Amino acid sequence: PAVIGDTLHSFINPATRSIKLPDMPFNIGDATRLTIVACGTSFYAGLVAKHWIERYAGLGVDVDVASEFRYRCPPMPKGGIALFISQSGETADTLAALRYAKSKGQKILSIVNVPESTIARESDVVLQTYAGPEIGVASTKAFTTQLTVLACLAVTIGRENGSLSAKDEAGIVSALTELPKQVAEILHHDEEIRNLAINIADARDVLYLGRGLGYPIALEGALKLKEISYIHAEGYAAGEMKHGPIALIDPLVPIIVIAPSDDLFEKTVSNMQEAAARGGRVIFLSDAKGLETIGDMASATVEMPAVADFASPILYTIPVQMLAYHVAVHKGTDVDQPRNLAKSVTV
Ligand code: F1P
Repeated sequence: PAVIGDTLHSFINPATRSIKLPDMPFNIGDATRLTIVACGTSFYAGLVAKHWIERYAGLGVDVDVASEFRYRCPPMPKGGIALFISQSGETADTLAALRYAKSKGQKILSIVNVPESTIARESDVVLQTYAGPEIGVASTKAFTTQLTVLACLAVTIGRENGSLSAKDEAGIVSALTELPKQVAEILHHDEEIRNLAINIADARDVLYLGRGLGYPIALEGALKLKEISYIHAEGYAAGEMKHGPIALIDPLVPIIVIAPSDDLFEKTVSNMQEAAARGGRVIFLSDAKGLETIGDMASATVEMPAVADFASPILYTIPVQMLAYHVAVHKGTDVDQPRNLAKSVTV
């Protein structure tokens, strides 16, 4: 809650309750296209941003992992802005991608947690996350603060290009300012999430499903579990299940479903039912309204606070991070220093 609050405080003007990013040497509302490039967890933050910026600012967004982007040498649009997201600001692939985009005439934005980093120094505009030191290798509060900054960026682009009304901006700002309190509320579910974690700690494979803004959170939940507990996990867009992954489901496979009661809820529920019908052990994350709708269809549930659609990915990240944490602690793996991982991948 604290770092999300700190990050919001630096971008929201408390008097006007509007979002104010640092001055930029170009008008972001004039961007013809946005290209977002990042690695790992930061890439998933980019996927959330694509959804926000396309939906609320009407601007087309391409998102790619830096390790592919840099070798593909893609053409870059005239009048385009390229955004690089990196907790450390030193990730080699992301830096190489930045230099490529710059050589192709893109304006360079970055979101980093370390303002002295190389990526920050080589950017035209730096938006800082206020995650504080990330002690553990796996990104956690870096991710939620990246999302917080990206939410502010999406609103700013929408306002500047005329896609987002002042009323809609006010609604989003109030949803964002609720977040620290709501995150604190979820932390009170610690014991319940620990018990769920103990139940899945023996699994060989775990699936995460989500739709819309929940899809990147499914990917991130699976990555966090892999990184710190070494359990094989995959995140899928829930609607993709029937195109292959459903063959994996049996009673030994826990399926974590991210399902705020938004306009995609019913479709997510029908995917959950398909999984449950094949014996999958469904853990369903939703708000009171969503949980009432599904009755006892899931093996287990976590009740989330009701949240505005826009802010849901930030909130739903917390239980999936907690779940991974408790599985790792239960298995006795080193949560802060997982095997084979480095805090910043500089080669
Ligand atoms: C990217 C990243 C992290 C991951 C691990 C290795 O780092 O893939 O997402 O958790 O720490 O590096 P960064 O570019 O965001 O610093």
